[in-house]
Amino acid sequence: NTNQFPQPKTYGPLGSLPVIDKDKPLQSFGKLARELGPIFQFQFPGRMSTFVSSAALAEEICDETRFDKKVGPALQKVRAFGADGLFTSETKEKNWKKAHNILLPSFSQQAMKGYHEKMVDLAAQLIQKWARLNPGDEIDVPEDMTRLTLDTIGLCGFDYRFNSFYRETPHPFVDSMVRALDEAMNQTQRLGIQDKLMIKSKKQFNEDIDYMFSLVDELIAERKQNGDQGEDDLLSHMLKGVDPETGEALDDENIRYQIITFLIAGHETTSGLLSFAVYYLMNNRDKLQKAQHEVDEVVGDGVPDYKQVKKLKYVRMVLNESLRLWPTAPAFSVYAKEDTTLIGKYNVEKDDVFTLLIPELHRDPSIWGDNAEAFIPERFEDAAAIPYHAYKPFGNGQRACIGQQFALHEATLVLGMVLQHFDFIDHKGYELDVKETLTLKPDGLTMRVSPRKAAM
Ligand code: MNH
Repeated sequence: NTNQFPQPKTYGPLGSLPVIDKDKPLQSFGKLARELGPIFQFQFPGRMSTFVSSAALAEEICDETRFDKKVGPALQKVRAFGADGLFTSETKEKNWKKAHNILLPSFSQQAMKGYHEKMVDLAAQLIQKWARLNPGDEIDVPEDMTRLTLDTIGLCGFDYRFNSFYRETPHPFVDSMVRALDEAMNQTQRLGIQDKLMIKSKKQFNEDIDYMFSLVDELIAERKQNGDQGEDDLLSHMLKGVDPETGEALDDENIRYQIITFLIAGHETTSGLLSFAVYYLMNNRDKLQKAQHEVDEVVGDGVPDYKQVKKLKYVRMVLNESLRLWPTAPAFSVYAKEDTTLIGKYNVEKDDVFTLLIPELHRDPSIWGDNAEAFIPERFEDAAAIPYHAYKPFGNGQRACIGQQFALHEATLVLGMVLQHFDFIDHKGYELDVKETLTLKPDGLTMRVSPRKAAM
């Protein structure tokens, strides 16, 4: 089943690695998709990957009767610290379904009402920080958005304050997490022998993991010791929750992996989304004004309550459109459960793996037209009109993002409050440069702000 699809040039044991930018693999694969078509193969050293990127092919691989999430090489590396947490477990592992059942209610729309005030607490810290800047001061947008989203998941997740707005440099947990994620990604790209020689990075990797485990284990132990003080956060749900299917609760070790998973999954993706949204609004004054007008109408001068956030339809459309152009978790993989075919013409064998390139899917001209590159939030005016498999920023089916409502409620609240208080100034004529880690963000995006009204 090799050689069925187009493939770029190979270079002996390196496979096609020399044709990609190793700092921007995803964007390189996107370019290849535009050259080679909506399905192509890529030879990594020792393994072949198949990438798909059209809506027609996405619809096929999103059929859960025939395909299931693949925990591919990169996620295998992340398993060193995510283990059988929701994001890095196989669907077949016992703890996936169990944790899914126990945690689903904690991410329902209803649950968002409980997190709303905590989200406001951190959003207000961001607004106050920006309001106190001098007119010439520069904001590092992704940095401040990361402070915000990390602190939000910390507070809503387990009542812990990272206090990132009171620190010049990231909390040590963040250093460890970012370094460990970076090392996991690097390990995936190294050749076997090369990787064995990286003794120092390996040692650092193990130290970072030990540190993350110890911090999280302490939080769990502390909570258990103090007993139930009426906390209403993810940790309390994990400690109290029982799987209706099996009658079982999560064990402490698995709770550790879930917390680490939420910290990883819950902060880089949402901060990237907010950063891209700021970038696009800064470059589209008419859309910026339209969004500000909506916030003025819906919220006025006060702090948005839960219901008002739900009414910020245009702000939500801005976020949807930002996630269309730059889905911050830009790819996912599936394997075939049985032999099958794709769009009636490609043979697929059991266990064949396909990786969906979401930014390319989101530019499929058969769905999005010839102006797919243009930022037009109005595309989401009638969300029901968008074909279900043409827009996948949160993944698919039962393995889709459990944190979607959380991310969108938080991002709508924060962007709403930022728009309520500030105009954005592109003082450097920023040119978009998308940085890749496990997620995407606009690298080096800075701006100045000017206050719109007396800040809080
Ligand atoms: Mn999230 C899975 C995107 C925010 C927790 N998330 C996924 C997947 C995508 C995704 C895509 C599917 C990956 C795969 O199939 O391999 N997530 C996002 C984006 C944002 C986001 C674009 C923000 C914007 N995610 C969040 C937040 C949390 C979270 C916030 C937690 C608070 N996500 C998860 C978890 C999974 C996941 C947990 C794994 C779910 C499962 O497989 O059961």
